[in-house]
Amino acid sequence: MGEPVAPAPRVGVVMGSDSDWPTMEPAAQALAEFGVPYEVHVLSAHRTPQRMLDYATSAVGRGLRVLVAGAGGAAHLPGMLAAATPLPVIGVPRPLDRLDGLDSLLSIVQMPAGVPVATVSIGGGRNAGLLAVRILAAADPQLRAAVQRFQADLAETVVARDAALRA
Ligand code: RP5
Repeated sequence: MGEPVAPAPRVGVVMGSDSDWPTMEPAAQALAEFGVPYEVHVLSAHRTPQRMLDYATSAVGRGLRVLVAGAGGAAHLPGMLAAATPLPVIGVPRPLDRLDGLDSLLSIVQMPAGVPVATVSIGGGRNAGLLAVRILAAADPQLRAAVQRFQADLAETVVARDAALRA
């Protein structure tokens, strides 16, 4: 018997620098929680532009269905990926020291008409991962059921905390 074959990644979690990983790791964790195969890469729109374009243009052919892209400062990675691939791109603004991520947020969210990026909150890596799961779940009843279970658990947690306040 050979080695088990790993499922092909369906989500690409990418970031402009390895220093973005603490912001992006929660996205990867969310995908792992739902059993969604993903890959992680560092691609810089400014420092490795050709590599970034090669990644974007080959993504569909490699089986990817959603890209989650994080960057900070002049955060052009999500937008440039969205320009070069037909896949949905979710942008994650990373907070840097100087402007607390407002620069990253505005760089990612202010896309020109015709080139959409679904932007989550500053540091919103987990929601980006969860949104990628929902996008895949739209055409996957099993995954959609898992999202519904997740939502029910979330509601239960809130109700339990509410009750604990008065216990
Ligand atoms: C951006 O510059 C990266 O996405 C990162 O958020 C920021 C700083 O990168 P490093 O100087 O830490 O590599 O392109």
